[in-house]
Amino acid sequence: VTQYFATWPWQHWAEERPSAVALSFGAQCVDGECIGEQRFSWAEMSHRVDEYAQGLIEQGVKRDQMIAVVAPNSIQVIWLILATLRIGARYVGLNPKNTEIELNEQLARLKNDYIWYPARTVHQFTTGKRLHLLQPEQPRIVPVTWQQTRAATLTLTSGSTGVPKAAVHTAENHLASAEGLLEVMDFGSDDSWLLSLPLFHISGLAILWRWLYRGAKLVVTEPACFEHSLTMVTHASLVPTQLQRLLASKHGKGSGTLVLKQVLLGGAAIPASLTDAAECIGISCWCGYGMTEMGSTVTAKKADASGGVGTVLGNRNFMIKDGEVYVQGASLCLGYYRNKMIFPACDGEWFATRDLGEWRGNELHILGRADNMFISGGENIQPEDVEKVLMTHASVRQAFVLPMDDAEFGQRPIAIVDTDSVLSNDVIASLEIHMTDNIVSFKRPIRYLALPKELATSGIKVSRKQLSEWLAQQS
Ligand code: 4YB
Repeated sequence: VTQYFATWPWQHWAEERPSAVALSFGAQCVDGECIGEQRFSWAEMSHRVDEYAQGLIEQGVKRDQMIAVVAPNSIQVIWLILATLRIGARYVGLNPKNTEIELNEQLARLKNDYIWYPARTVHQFTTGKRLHLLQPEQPRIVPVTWQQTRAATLTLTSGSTGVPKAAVHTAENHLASAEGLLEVMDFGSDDSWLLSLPLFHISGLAILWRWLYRGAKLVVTEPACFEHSLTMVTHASLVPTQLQRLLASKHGKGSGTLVLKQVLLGGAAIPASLTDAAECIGISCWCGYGMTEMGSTVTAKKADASGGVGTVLGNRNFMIKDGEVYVQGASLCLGYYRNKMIFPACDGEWFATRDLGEWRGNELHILGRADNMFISGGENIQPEDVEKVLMTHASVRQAFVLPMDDAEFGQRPIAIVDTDSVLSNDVIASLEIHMTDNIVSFKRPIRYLALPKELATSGIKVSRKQLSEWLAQQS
């Protein structure tokens, strides 16, 4: 077992490189200009984390207790996470875009001891005592030592059906994940990673741990400043739709201002046409495949012409059995948290991802999720198969294929698409021609609907469960 740090990672860097910039935050875009950036060195950060940690202790927080945070990314959330770790407590982030009812259901299941949310929050939360970020008058030493095997974070993962599960990771799990990725992706201590994904999702948390592992710079900006902030960092993690939006924006049109060197993509199928377009303006793309339970990325590769997701990273292992992907390794979570206990995430040695995979051309290819498959007139349809073809149409940004009940066929495929322009009859006709040219008839969608805005932006991924609930309401 690797001992990654002898003390808290930020204290380690505060001793090693006290005045190096650790954090940049507060930058805002006003009339195209970026103003108000503030910075913390590792020494300042380490001091500040100790203060907030003591503030938490003064409010009653004890080791192993759980602090829920319901907020979009901000510098406050960073302080809360680090201060929570510092006192040996546990962090769980919840998506603030969920409804009050959903959030209260999630909190009731988590049985969190404390809760933090921004002052402007309108929701009323029913579980956990409210916390504040406070700096004590008299700083004292926080009496908790660094233990990398302590349960540190919980991350909710919805899967495609049912109630979200809370995957518990230790610092060791997260650092093992960071180490394996940074063996292949070049991220030096002078580089900066944009906090480009939410801290209530594993993709955002993984950014934090890569930053701590390397002692590099983390950049936190307002969501409104997102595209501009991509011009101020060397690294970012993006879901494919974010990269697509960047390429369509003025920054992506070769304005020459990007310093962005490398982008790590993941979370969903990554079209090669997208990475091609990004490489054309000098952004080097990495395609990753991962999941919450493994502390994010499991396989990755430098983008190329194929749609595969590369080979396994250090500290993980994978195998394919009966067409499904199984994974294991030091980044695998301790288990799922339920009723104040931690239950193993797998039956045996291997975690069953429920993803269908294939080893082809010396790399892993993800074919879709086992539970998305449906049968139409006796034929199997893997929705991701059809989606891939839809996405090769020039005006399609995102596509989802779902089954709709049908008296004759049992179920038939329906497409829900996000297109550049409104989904007019002309666009639909062009999509139909595209599908006739490129896919066997039983897989062709029999109807095209426009992706509703509220579903496109509620999280980092469009939820198939929400889509199918929405679809059921359409006549
Ligand atoms: C995929 C997939 C792929 C996941 N092709 N299906 O740090 C990172 O790894 C990162 C960087 C940028 C953007 C996202 C990430 C992530 O963490 C993604 C991790 C994630 O999505 N976790 S999840 O628990 O929410 O969903 C996992 C599932 O997502 C997998 O089991 C797959 O079904 C799917 N998925 N990467 C096709 N490249």
